[in-house]
Amino acid sequence: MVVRIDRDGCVAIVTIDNPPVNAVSHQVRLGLWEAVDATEGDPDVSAVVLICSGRTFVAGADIREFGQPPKEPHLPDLLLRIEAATKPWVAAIHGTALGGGLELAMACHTRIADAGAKLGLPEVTLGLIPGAGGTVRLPRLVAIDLALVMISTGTPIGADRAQEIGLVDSVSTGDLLSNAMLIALSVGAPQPTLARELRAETAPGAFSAGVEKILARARGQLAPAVAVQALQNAIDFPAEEALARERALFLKMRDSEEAKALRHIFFAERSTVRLDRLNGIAPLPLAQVGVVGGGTMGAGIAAACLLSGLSVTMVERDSNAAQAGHNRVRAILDDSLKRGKLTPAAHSKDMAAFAASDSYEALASADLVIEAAFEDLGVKQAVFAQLDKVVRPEAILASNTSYLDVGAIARDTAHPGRILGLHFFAPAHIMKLLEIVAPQGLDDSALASGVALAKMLGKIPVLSGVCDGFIANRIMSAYRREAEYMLEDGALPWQIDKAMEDYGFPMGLFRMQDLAGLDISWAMRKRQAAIRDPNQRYVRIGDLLCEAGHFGRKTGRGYYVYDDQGRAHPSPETAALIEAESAQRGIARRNFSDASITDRILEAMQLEGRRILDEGIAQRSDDIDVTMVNAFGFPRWKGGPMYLLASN
Ligand code: T1G
Repeated sequence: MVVRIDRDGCVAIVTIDNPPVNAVSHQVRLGLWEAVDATEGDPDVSAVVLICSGRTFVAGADIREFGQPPKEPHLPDLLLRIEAATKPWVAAIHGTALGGGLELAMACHTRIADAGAKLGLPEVTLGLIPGAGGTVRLPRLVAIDLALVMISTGTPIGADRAQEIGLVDSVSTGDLLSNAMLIALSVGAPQPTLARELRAETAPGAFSAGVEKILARARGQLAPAVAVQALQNAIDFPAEEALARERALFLKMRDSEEAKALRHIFFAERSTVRLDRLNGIAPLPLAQVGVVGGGTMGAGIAAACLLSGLSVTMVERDSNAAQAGHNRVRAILDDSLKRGKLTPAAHSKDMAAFAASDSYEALASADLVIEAAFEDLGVKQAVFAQLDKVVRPEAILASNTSYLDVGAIARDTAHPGRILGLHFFAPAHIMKLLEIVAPQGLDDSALASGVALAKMLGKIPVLSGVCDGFIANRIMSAYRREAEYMLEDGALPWQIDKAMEDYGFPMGLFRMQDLAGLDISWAMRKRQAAIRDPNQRYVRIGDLLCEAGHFGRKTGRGYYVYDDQGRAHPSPETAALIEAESAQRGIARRNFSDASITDRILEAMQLEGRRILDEGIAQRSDDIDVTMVNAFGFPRWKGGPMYLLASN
C-alpha cells in the first residue's frame, strides 16, 4: 500500500509510503485520489493530515515515468481535487518537498514543515518547469519575484525561510505528526490556494530585475526562460488559464532534448559506483582522516572532510608549513561562515576537530590518510614510506595525484592493496567530482572505503583505472590539443573560447589556462618532453608565450592581455605570434565557424572517451559524461560528450 489512511479521532491521517523518496508515482496518485474520495465521503472526518513515511516528504514526480505516456489521474487534476476538498488538508513536511511534492503541499490548505526540511521546485535542473500548478500557486503564497528565483534556479530553501516568505504556515520543532494534528483540529474552512491573490513583489521592479538576471545566466539552457514565461502567464492570466498554459509548456519541455539529457545525467550520477566487486563489501569505519600537505589542495581536502563532520589531522614538513596549512583551512571555513553556508556553532565544532602538525606520528590513529604533496613521484613515494611507519595496518592510504601512476606510488609500501587514488578537483571543498583511481590489486574494502568517503563528503565518485590523467584530465588534454591545432590552423584563442562558452561551458579553455597560469602546464610539458610521441603533432604556442614570460593573468598577458582590473582582452601580440607560427609551419590559415570549432572539440573528446572505454579505464560511457559535467562544466543540459555521441 503506497497510500494508507488511518484515523485519529475526527482526523484522517493519509500516509504516503513509496520508498526511497516517496515520488508521486502513478500508484501514489491513484492512492491519493481514493483518499480524497474516502475522506470526503466520511462524515466523521473533519480534517486530513498528509504525511510521508521514511526519510522524506514527496521528492517529486517519479522521474522514471517520464519516458512513458502519462497515466491518469494526472497530478494537476489530483491537486485540483485536493484543493477543492470540503475538509482541510494539512501537509506535514519532513526531509524534502521537491517538485511535484511541493506542488502537492501547496494544493493542501495549510503546511507545517519540520525544522530541517527543504522545499524547492528543481524542475529546471531536469530541463522542465513545474507541471502541476507550481508556477501558479507559488506566487499566490510568496512574493512573485521570490517565486521567480525558486522556479528558475531550482534552488531549495529551508523551513524557516519558507515560513518567513509564506510558503509554509508553521515550523515544527517537536513531533511533526502531533503538531500537524493540532493544526488539523484548529484550522478553519479550507481556502484554495488558487483563490488567493498573487503576492506583490518584494520591491518595485524586483520581478523584472530577476528576469533579466535569469535570462543572462541561462547560457543556452531553455528551461529557465520557459519558467520565466510561465510566471509571466501567472501574472497576465486568471489562475485557470495560467494553469492550462503551464501544462502546455511543461508537456513541451518534457519531451525536449534538454530534458532527456538532464534525466540522463541525473540517473548517471547516481549509478557511477554500482560495481559488482563492491557487493557485500563493507567499507572500513571512517572518522579520523589524515591529510599530508597543507597547500591549496591539501587544505581544500581537509576543509571538505571537516565540513562533512570528520576529524582531520594535517601534516606538513615543518611547523611553519603546518601553521600555513592550518591558516588556509581556517580561511576556507571562515569563508563558508561568511557566506552563511556554516553556522557559528558548526564552524567552531569543525575547527575543534582539526589539528595541524609537523610530525607523521600525529597520523597514528587515522582511519584514512590522503596525500596531497607535490606532484612528483619521488616525493610521493617518500611520503608513503613515512606513512608506512606510523599508520595502523588497516588504515586506508590515498594519493590526490592528478595523473601519476598510483600503482607506482604504492609499489614499495608494506600494503599496496590499501592504496588508491582520490583525485579531487580544485576547489576541493566545492567541486562535486571525485575520481577514485583503482590500481591493479586494490583491496575491495579499500575501494569501498573510498566510495564511502565520497558519499560522506557529498561528492560524486567515478571509478578510474590508472593512466595519465585518468578520465577528466585525459579528455581535457584532448580538448586542449584540438584547440591548439585550431590556433595553428586559423582560429584565435578568443574565438575558440567564445564558441565553447556559447556552447555552454562556464569558461573557455584559453581563459582558464591564463587564470591557472601557463607556467604550470609548461613545466609539465618540459618534464614530459623526453617521452613525448615525436609523431604526434605538437603546438609550441603555449611554450612560446611562456618563454617570453607571458604566464597569463598573473603576468598581465598570456593568450589574452589583461587590463588593470584583471579583465581579459584579445591580444594583438598573441594573434601576431600565432599567425607567425602558422607561417613558420607552412600552414595556410583558414576561417572557422563557431559550429566547426565546437564540433571538432566534441569529436576529440568523444574519440578520447572511446579510447578510455576500450582501455577499461572507465567502467561505462555514462561515467565519462558524469566526469566531464562535474569536473569541467560540460553543459549538463547537453548530457555529456558520450551521450551526444550515442544520440547522433
Ligand atoms: N523520481 C524517481 N526516483 C528518484 C527521484 C524522483 N523524483 N528522486 C530520487 N530518486 C531516486 C534516485 O534515483 C535514487 O535511486 C534514490 O531515489 C535516492 O536518490 C510534476 C514534473 C530527493 C534530494 O528533481 O534531488 O516533480 O539509485 O541518491 O542523495 O512539477 O534524490 O537508490 O535506485 O539522490 O538522499 C522533481 C530529485 C521531479 C528531485 C534525495 N524532483 N531527487 O537525495 O538520494 S520533476 C526532483 C533529488 C517533478 C512536477 C515535476 C534527490 C533527493 P537509486 P539520491 P539523496
